Amino acid sequence: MRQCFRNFWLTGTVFALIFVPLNMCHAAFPKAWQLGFQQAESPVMQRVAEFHDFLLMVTGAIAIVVSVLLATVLIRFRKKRNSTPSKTSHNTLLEVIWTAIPTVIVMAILIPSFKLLYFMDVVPESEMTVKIVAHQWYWSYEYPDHDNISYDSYMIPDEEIKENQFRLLSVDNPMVVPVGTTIRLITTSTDVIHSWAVPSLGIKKDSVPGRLNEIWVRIEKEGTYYGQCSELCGPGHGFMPIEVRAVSKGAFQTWVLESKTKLTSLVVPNMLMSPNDFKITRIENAKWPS
Ligand SMILES: [Cu+2]
Repeated sequence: MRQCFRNFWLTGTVFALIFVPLNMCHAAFPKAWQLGFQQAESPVMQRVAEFHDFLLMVTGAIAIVVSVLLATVLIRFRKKRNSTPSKTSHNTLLEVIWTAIPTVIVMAILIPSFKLLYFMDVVPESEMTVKIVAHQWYWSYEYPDHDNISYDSYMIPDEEIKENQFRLLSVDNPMVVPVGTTIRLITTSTDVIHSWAVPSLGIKKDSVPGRLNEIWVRIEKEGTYYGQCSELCGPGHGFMPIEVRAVSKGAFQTWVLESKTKLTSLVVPNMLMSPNDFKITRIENAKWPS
């Protein structure tokens, strides 16, 4: 048994040594061959990552304990070594233990899980609101606390991608927010269900027509955070990325003042999207079963 415990802690340490450094070097966009989450950049995502690591340890420990038990049974009680098997059919203590231990494990997972759910769900006192409206296939951002600035956000087409932009992730007009500010995000849709999702901020919220969903975010580090629509919403689903630009409070105020005058030109979309713009394989003259 002592050996078993030593194996468990050894494996846990190896897991931590391999996975923790990999988890630390992620930026706010997906990378080729990425393993694990992107770097957590919001209080919600930090807790999600911590909970994930905790669950990984729990499930890892369970897998190891079960494997060791199975191997012990297979080796020690094989027919060759144990030709007359025991006829024992009940053992009260053992039955209590194998009922109690899983219950304790489930409770140990359930309590932090509910805590995290409520932490994500209840919007703390927020300093400003941004309204996110989904369309087939682009996003609109509205700032009701900042003179109702509103504009559309379209993906940069492949042929217009510049050096520091990312294909299928960069947009013409990103959502701009100040750092160190608790922001209430409300989202809805004008057509079908979309989902506003930015992995590094721990957000994935459905944008549902006729309904207003609410989430919150607080970003401490200036930077650009990328995401994508995460609900299948039609042929342009993969072409409505999300770009969040977190800037200093001063830069945000300047952006607000400038946008008030400039937005008329900004809102003109640089890309008109219709299903015909995408390479879609259509089934012509298909006969559907009645
Ligand atoms: Cu969508």
